[in-house]
Amino acid sequence: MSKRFYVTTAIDYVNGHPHLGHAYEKLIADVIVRTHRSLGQEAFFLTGLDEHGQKVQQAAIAEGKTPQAYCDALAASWKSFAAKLDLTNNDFIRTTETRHKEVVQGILARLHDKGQFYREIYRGFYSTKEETFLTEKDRRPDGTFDLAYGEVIELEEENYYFKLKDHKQWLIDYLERNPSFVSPEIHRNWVLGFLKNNVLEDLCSTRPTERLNWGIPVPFDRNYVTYVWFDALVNYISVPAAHGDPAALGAFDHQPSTINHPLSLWPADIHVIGKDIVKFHAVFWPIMLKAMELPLPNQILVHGWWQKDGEKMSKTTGNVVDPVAVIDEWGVDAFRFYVLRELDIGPDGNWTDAGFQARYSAELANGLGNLVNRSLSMLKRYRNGIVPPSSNELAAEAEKVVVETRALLEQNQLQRALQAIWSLVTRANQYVDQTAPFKLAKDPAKAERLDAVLYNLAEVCRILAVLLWPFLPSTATKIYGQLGLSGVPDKFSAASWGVLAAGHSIGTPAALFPKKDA
Ligand code: ME8
Repeated sequence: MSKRFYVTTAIDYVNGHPHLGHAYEKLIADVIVRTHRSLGQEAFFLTGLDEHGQKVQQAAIAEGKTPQAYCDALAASWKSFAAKLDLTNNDFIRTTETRHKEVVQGILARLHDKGQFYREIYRGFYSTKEETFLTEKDRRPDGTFDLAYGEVIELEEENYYFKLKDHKQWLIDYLERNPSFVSPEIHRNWVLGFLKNNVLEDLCSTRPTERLNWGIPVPFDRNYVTYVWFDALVNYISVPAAHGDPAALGAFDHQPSTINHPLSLWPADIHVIGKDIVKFHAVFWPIMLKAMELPLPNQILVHGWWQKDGEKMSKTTGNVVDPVAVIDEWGVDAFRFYVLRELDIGPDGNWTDAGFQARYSAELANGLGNLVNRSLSMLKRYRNGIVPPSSNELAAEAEKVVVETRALLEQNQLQRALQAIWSLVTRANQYVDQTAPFKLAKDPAKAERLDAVLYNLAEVCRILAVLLWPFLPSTATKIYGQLGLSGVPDKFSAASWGVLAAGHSIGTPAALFPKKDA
């Protein structure tokens, strides 16, 4: 059983509908996973929903539903959203599923037996919105708390604490020895700064049922439910455990019922997450894993946050981007292209409708779409759609882009990979303008030259389909179809020059990205 390349996303709170930020993160993961599959590696992609905790309980109450009924209704729309984005996830976890709850309880029991929890009374401030305890140092100079914490109440409560404190130096050393553990560097530096400049408090890992009952019961004390982050993070191993992964199963005592085809998944290769939850993934999670005696994930890949029109997205002010509406109007590949081309993984980004439309028009319709359409239409018109003898005029340039794209994809440099691919689109469009096949077609003495030009263009279109597949899967497949090739361009190895054979009959050209009226 060989280990699969295992990629996860954050699991989204189910207290609303998916927005641009959720979509962006899932697309980063999808492109990375598709790339690995295209390069011949078996990969497993996990996404899902975080369904417990106070936020969800309150949202359910506000709608007059039980939390479970509320989650069930929303989960259906989140799952169809994953399909709408054309995600190739292998599983979709909901933290209310039995397979997850059993693992969380098994791990809590094991850690409790190992003396990793202690009970203590806490007196102080609590943010219900963030489900977190606050201290004096969280107060602003005027004594109030940041509005992001919502209503802050004073509380006295006994809970179970998970020991974090003692592991601080170990984690600093680990981060220093493994510079790509948290990537990109700006987010790694934040984690190191956080660890070096703060006291690492132990983690309050339970909530009394009298205050919150929408959570996983703590196996060693039924007066408590599990703190939502202790529950949510475990999804990354509860799913492997459910698929029979031996490493994940080693973390707790309960064995699930027989599994016919066990998978080897843990440790995760990449956890893709947003910048606001770095502390949970790069501080709490590694220490939890260490206590469980499990290996750490290979990398935590942190993306920035989207704004719209320079302002924070907010449902209350209506300043939001609805991915479903954009996809319905422009197509899923246009959406996938824009978010990954516009925003590199790491910094924050800004969505504007004008920016979206400008890229659609320049890069998709007039760039890629125009290249494929005119290349194949000319081949149809001048050679009846029959591929002429092969020619290598653009071979070296195409191969250079293939090598460059592959190297960038292997480093998860998705934005730069798209730039590299577009350098070939631009070069090939230039080639049409320079060689002017429409003029060559008028002169029978230039027939051989026209053959060569048409071959080069068709072959570039084919290679582009292969390079684009992780990003724009349905466009890539359409290009293949228009070239008269069956199947899906999902094998990177097909990106070598000279695969189109003389005499092959292409399909019917059609616009890939219809022009829209301004
Ligand atoms: O944090 N731009 O769930 P969530 C980019 N359940 N990304 C954004 C964003 C924006 N404007 N807004 C949110 C949670 N995100 C937890 C995760 S994981 C074990 C538990 C990202 O629904 C955010 O950074 O609030 C996070 O990675 C993901 O969307 C889910 O956020």
